[in-house]
Amino acid sequence: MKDRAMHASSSVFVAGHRGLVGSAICRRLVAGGYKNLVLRTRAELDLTKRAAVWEFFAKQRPEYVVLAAAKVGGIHANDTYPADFISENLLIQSNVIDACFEFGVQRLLFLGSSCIYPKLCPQPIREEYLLTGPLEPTNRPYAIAKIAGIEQCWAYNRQYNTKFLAAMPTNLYGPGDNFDLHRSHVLPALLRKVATARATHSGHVEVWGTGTPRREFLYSEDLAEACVFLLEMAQDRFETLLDKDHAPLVNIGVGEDVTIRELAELICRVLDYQGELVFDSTQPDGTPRKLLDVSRMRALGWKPRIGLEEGIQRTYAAAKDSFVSAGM
Ligand code: GFB
Repeated sequence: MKDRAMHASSSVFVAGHRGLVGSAICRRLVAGGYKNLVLRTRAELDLTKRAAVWEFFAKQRPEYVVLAAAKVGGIHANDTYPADFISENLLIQSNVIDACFEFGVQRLLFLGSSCIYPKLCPQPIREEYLLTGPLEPTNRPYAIAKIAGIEQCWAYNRQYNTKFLAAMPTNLYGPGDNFDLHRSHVLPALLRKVATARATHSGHVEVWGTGTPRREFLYSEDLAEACVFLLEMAQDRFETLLDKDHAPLVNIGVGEDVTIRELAELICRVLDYQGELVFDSTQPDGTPRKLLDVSRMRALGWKPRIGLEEGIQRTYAAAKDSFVSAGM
């Protein structure tokens, strides 16, 4: 199979183009002059249905695929709907990855998450720590589905010389995030809670867990830039990421983390809210820390541009109208 870097007229299928990650990648591709994006909503193409995926690939023949479609959610959603998280993700991945092989896709970028690494990993987490210890129970079903996807990419690369790469971003946030308090991740949840407390003159905001876990946050537009960087990378450099003795895996993060308490305090400062933080330790903390080692991406020449405070300001600016229209 001839591999080449993506160019303006390449056909690119972004699976999950309405989500936080997929929508940011589409904006980035459009800004970069890409004219041949192939997009389907869930109503138009159900990725859990193999026959539909096959028919789509046979007709559209995309040259590049970004697999950003997934069942995702925060700690509560992962813990509450474990069957949905493993089953839906396994179906989507296995249909799309198999189709990428079957229909000769030039490059596949498969997106996962830093929760694939063991719960008590040495920090910062290097790519080779995959499968070196037990996983965090609250997201084990999701993590195992994503690990299966990485393994599938690796297996195809070894057996058929495909160019399938798995990108593992740290915790993400940005415009278009999910602000539903039962399903969302911590950053959009706290943004909404603090905005609501300020608007309703409440004197406190509830924060789940002890506030001591540490998390690393990457702005979605930075992740999108990293993904396009990988897809545009010259063939010989891209292939350095596909060494057959190691999982085809690259961490994407910022290289710094904060405690949940520090995150909550920062959000209060950005929104100019002076109330009290109340920690609900009956809620799970999840993994104590998951700071990615980002030296692989740094060595390739990519680093993020948006700091946490600026990213929070931008995310809030994009979301506040929806808070207002929801009566908050
Ligand atoms: O972002 P989050 O839901 O997911 O929670 P994980 C991170 C931390 O923030 C946990 C605390 O310690 C939560 O207890 N937290 C505090 C809150 N207040 C809140 C709140 O109001 N809402 C939420 N959601 N959390 C997910 C995984 O883990 O990370 C996924 O479950 C995925 O599989 C994702 O990997 C990136 O970082 O703990």
